[in-house]
Amino acid sequence: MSYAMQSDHHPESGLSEGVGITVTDQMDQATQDTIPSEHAGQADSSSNGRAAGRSGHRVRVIREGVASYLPDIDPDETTEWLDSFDALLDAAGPGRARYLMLRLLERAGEKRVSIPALTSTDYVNTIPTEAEPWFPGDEEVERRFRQMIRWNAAIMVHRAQRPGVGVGGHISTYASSASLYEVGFNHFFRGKNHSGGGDHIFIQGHASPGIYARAYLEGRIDEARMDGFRQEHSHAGEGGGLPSYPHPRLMPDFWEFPTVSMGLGPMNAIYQARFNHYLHDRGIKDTSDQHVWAFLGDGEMDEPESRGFASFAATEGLDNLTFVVNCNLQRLDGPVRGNGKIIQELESFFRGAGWNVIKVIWGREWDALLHADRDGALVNLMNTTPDGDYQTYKANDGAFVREHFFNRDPRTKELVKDLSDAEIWNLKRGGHDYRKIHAAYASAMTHKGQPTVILAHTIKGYTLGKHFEGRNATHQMKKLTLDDLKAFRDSTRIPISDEQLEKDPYLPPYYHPGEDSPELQYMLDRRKTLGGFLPSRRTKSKVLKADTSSALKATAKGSGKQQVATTMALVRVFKELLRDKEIGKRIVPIIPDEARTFGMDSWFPTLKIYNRNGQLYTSVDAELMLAYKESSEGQILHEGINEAGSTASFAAVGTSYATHHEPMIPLYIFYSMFGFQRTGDSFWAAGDQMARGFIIGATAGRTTLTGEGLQHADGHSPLLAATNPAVIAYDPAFAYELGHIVDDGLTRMYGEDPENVFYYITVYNEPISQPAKPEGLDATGIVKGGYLFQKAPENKKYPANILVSGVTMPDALRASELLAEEWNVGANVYSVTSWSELARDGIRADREALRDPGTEPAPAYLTELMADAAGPFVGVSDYMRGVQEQVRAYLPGTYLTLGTDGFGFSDTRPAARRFFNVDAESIVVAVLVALARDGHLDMSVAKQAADKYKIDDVAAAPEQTSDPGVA
Ligand SMILES: Cc1ncc(C[n+]2csc(CCOP(=O)(O)OP(=O)(O)O)c2C)c(N)n1
Ligand SMILES: [Mg+2]
Repeated sequence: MSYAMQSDHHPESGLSEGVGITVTDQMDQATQDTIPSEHAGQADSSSNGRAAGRSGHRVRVIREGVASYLPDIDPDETTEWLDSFDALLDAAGPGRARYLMLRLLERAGEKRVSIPALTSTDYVNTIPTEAEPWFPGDEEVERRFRQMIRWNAAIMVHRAQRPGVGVGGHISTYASSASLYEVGFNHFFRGKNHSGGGDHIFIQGHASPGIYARAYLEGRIDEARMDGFRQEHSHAGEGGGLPSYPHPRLMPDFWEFPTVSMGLGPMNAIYQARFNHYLHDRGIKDTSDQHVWAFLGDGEMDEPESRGFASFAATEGLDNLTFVVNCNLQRLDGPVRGNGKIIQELESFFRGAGWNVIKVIWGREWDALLHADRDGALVNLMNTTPDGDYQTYKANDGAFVREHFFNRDPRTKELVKDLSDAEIWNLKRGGHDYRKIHAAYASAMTHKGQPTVILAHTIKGYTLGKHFEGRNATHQMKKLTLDDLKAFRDSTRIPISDEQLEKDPYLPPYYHPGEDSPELQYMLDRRKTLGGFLPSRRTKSKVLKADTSSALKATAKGSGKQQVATTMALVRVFKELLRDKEIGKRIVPIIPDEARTFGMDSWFPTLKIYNRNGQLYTSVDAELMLAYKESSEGQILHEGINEAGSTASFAAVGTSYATHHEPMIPLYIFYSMFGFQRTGDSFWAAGDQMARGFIIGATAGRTTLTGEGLQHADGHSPLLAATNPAVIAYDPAFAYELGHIVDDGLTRMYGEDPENVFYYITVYNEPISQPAKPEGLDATGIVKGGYLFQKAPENKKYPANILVSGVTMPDALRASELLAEEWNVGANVYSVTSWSELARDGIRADREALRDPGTEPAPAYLTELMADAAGPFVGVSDYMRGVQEQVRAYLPGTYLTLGTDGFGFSDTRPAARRFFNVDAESIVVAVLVALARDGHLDMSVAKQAADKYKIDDVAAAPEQTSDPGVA
C-alpha cells in the first residue's frame, strides 16, 4: 500500500451489515463527523434533527404520507432526550446506540406510532437555511458573467439556424442548468493542473452550448468557431467547427466523457469513481483529491442504466462521486412525472440504495415564508402539488401562482397576502440559487462513506422568456423571435442595442466583455486557482514498452500432441504478459463472472480480486491452491454477472492513459454473445472516449458452444464489431496468430505512436491441435488480416482457394485433404485473421480510387495477396455469411461464401456444422460448385459430391469426438 489512508474507507463496516442501511449510516456519521459549528447540520439529516431540536425548531427528516414537519412543542424535553442519546453514545459507542434506536423504532411500531421508512423527506431543501455555509464568491460578478454565458449559448444555437445552415441545437437544457455548472466551475471543479490531478466531469450532453459559451468567454474558442457549431467539416476547414455534444474523439483536447446517449453517463461515472479508487488502492496513483461529478437529466434517470448501479455505488462507498440531477421536471416531450414528483421518487430510490441525498428545491426567496409556516400548511402544499402543476405555474405568471398554488389553502393565502404578484413570481427554484447550490456541493464534498446525489429543482428554458420557460416544446426550440431576443437581452442585461438585434435577426451578436473586464478577470482567476480550464482532456500518453518475447515463444511452438482451445492460448499469452515488469501490473482483467468458464480461476489467488473492503470472511476454499481471494489491492475487476458494468469499467480503465496519465490495459473477457449485441452502445461510447485495450469474445462461434443453443450461439459478433470504427476485430484460428495479434495490439495502442482503437478478439472453447508457427512466416499477414497458411498440394488438376477463419480452420484443412484425395483439386488454405480489416483496407483503396479517378492507388491488401492465385475462392467461418461477404469486392474471381445464417440451436458440433453447411464436406462441395461455375468441371461432379457426403442430411454428420472444452 503506497498511501496512508487505506484502512479507513469504512470506519465502521456499517454499509455491509444490512440492517436498515440509512438508519445505521446516519447514526454512525453523526457520531464520527465533528461538524464545525458553521456547517452544523449539513452532513446528514440526523444532525439536522439534533441542531433543530436544540434550538426549538421542527424536526425535518423522513415522512411518507405520515404527518411531518412537526413543531417542537417541548424543547426542554427534546433536549433531555437528545442529551441522553449523546451520553449513551459517548459511554457505550455507536453499536449500542444503534441497538437502542432500533429497539425504539420497533417499540414505536408496536404502539402504532407511525414512523415512515427513512426514504423520502418533505419537499423542501435538505440543508436548512441556518446550516448553509458562507458563500465565498462575489455573487454579483458571477451573476453577470453567467448571464453572458447564457446569452452566448442561446445565440450560438440560434445562429446555427441561419439560412443555409439550419443545423439546430438545444437551448433550454443549459438555460435550466447554468447555475448548477457555474457554481461548480467557480468554486469546486478542479482542473488538470491541480496538484491532485483534477476532477472528472460528466456534462449533460444537451447542455454543451453553455460549456462552449463559457470557453468562448475564457478565450478558448473564438467567434468563428462558435459559428461552426454542428458544422464540423464544412465550417472554416477541418477542426473549424464544434461537435454537437461532448465527443472526445471529435474534440480530443476538450471533451473527456461522452454522455449524450442517455444512461451511459451515470453508469460510466460510477465506474470511473470506482476505478479512481482502484488506481489509488493499488498504489498506481494517488487519486484521493479527485472527484467525479455527473450532471444528469431527470428524464434521463428513467434509463435503466442510470439507476441500475446505484446500489453498487453505495456498497463501494463511492464518496468521491456526486450526481447532480437537473430536475427541471421535463424531458423531451413533456413532464417527467406529471402526476407525481420525480424529485421525491429519486430521493426514495437513492436513499433506499444507500446514497446521501441532498434536495435543492427552493431558492432563498422562500426562506422567510417557510419560516413563517408555523402549521406546515405551505410544506403540505409543496408536498402534494404534482410536477405537472409546478411546470404549469412557471409557464404562467405571479397571479396564476397565487391563485392556483397559494390560494388553495387559506393559511398559505394569508402567508403571501403582502407579497405582490411580481414578488410571488420571483420566488425561485433552488437549482437557480447560487447559495443553495453551493451549500449542497460543499456538503457533498465533505460527506464520507457514501456517494451523494443532489436533486436540483429548476425550470427548463429558464430566463429565455414566455415562449420557452416550462413549455412542453421547449426542448426542441432552436430559434428566438426578435421579441424573444429583446426580452432575453433585457433579462440578461446584455449591452446590445435594439438596432443591433434588428439588423439581422438571424445573426444577433455574441457578447464578450473584454479580457480586462472585472467579470473576465474574476472568471479566469477562479479557474486559475482551481487548476485550469475545464473541460479539458490530456492527449499525450506515456509509452509502455512491453517484452512480449515469452508470450510469442509460448504460442509459437504449438501444442504438440495435445489439443488446446484458443481461449486457453489467450490465457497463456496474458499469463506471460502479467509477468512483465513494465506492463504486468497495468493489465486489468475485467470479468463478469466467467473466470472459471475461461480457465482464469488460477488468477484468483495470484492477482486477487479487487474489493475495497478486502476479504472479511474466510473463503470456503481458503485451503485450496486456487482459493477465491479478494483484496483491497487486488488486480482483477470481478464485476459479477454484469456486462453493462464491465463495459463501463472497460471504458474507465481503457482511458486511464488520458484521464490519469497512467496507461492501463483492460482485458475484458465475456461470452461473445453478450458483448456487442448487449452493450454495443457502450462500446460505441468507449470508441468515442478513445478507450484502448482488449475485449475478448470468448465461447465464440455459432456451432462451437455445443449444447448451449440459441441464446448463446454467436454467429454475428464480428459483423457487429465491424460496425464500430474504433474496433479492430480478429478471429484467429491458431495460438501463434493470437500471440502476434496481442503483441501488435500492445504496440499500436500503447507504443510510441498510439492509436485510439481497441481490439476485439474472438476465441473458442473447442480444443484443437495447435500447429507451430510456420517457419519463416511473416507476421505482418497475420495482423493485416490474412495470409497463406497452407499451400495447395502439387500436381492436382484444378486449383482453388479456401479463405477461412477461427474455429472453422480444421474443417477447411480437412476439406483441402478431401479435395486433393478425392476430387483432384489443389486448394490453397488462407487463414483470414480479420475479415473486417481486409474489408476496411479495400474500402480505403476504393475511396482513393474514387477521389482521384484514373490514378492507381495502392491496391487492397487482399487483392494483392491473391494476385497470383489461380481458381475460384470459397470463404467460410463459424459466422453468418455477411462476415465473409465483406471481402467479396477485393477478390479477383468467383467467390462463394458459406456461413451460419439463422438462429443457433443445441446439438453436437458436427451436426450443427452439417446443418449450416460449414463443415469439411460442405466446403468441398462449395469448391466444386465454384469450379463448375468457372467452367473447369461439370456441375454433375459437385452434385456427385453433395450426394456422396449427404450434406443436406444432419443425421449423416459424424459423431462428436472433440472435447466440449470449458463452457
Ligand atoms: C438513449 C437516448 N435516448 C433518447 C435520446 C433523445 N433525447 C435527447 S434529450 C432527451 C430528453 C432529455 O430530458 P432530460 O434528461 O430530463 O434532460 P433535460 O434536457 O430536461 O435537462 C431525449 C429523449 C438520447 N439522447 N439518448
Ligand atoms: Mg429534464
